[in-house]
Amino acid sequence: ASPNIAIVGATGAVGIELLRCLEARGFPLGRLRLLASPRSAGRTLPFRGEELPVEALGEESFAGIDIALFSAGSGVSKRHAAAAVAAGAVVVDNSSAFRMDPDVPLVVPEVNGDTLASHRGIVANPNCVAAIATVALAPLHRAHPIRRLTAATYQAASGAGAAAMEELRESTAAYLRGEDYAPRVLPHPYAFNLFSHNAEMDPESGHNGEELKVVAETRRILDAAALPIGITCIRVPVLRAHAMALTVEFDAVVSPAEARALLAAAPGLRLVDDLAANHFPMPSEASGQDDVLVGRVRRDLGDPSGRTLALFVAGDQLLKGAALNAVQIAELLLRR
Ligand code: A2P
Ligand code: 11C
Repeated sequence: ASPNIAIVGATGAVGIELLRCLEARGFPLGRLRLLASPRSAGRTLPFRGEELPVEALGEESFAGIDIALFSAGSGVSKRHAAAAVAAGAVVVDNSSAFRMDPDVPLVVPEVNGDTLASHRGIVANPNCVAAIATVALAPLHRAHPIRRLTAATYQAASGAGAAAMEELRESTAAYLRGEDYAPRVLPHPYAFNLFSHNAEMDPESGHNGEELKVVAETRRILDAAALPIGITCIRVPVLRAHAMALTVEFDAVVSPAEARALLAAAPGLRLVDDLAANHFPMPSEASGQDDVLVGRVRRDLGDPSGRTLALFVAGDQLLKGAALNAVQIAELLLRR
């Protein structure tokens, strides 16, 4: 029989994309249960030509559910994932609640889908930067182990949720009208601006929580526990695709041509690397795409040894960075 699925956080930016991914991929479905906060109870959301009711998440929400896709923040996951597992569901959790738990596999299907088998009821869906970066890094790392990584990110509003996307639209419109706009969701003016990622700062390391998550999760997904990673995460006024500049040092000289060939042949990636046309990965072209875009593959001039390459990557934060990866995990669960 087809599985019964629940979406926790169905009304959120990622929740809506989960519905779209299930629909677009023809996911085999028994029942589909949409859950959110009590604020949304009584709303409906469109799915396969019908309007499905949204229910308030509660104690009884998971009876008969086979797979529960959680995307309502780590507080909700910590409070409710155990109940879903106890009711017999496998939880695919998009929050950071369990990502570093050794009993919970952290899965990007193209990269480490084999680790899914070790789950004990919960599978973690990675941070969006970690998911998008590892899709591009894994094919290179498999051919030539990565010795060091430096990343600078350009992160979209969607990573901070639907309300932040709305703030970007509203504050941009206000700016163009010449009006003041007091930020409500993000800590700084967003229109025609960019700022250090809004995650909480760790004073000891001088890094914010987003940067620390990306470092820890990238190491875990690539199975490279000691990989040195330097990172700066920046919020930019883009709606839904993250971009990143990656500087990748290998243990041997790797030519840009070889790297391009590895990237072009890898699943989940599209090479966009047209020097003549100055056409490289852009958030506008990554938005709404399942594939992560990768290009600007070149020798890093900062390392005369030839062992370091520079790349530019863009991926849809709501798709490969969240909903699509979760649905791909669910598809792998069904195949097993
Ligand atoms: P709601 O729309 O009812 O607030 P986003 O990341 O776009 O901000 O979305 C967050 C999602 O998590 C929304 O679907 C939101 O529902 C849901 N959510 C937030 N708090 C809770 C909660 N306490 N219980 C269940 N769902 C929640
Ligand atoms: C952002 N990546 O763009 C963050 C949001 O680890 O799931 C998601 C944080 C996470 O702000």
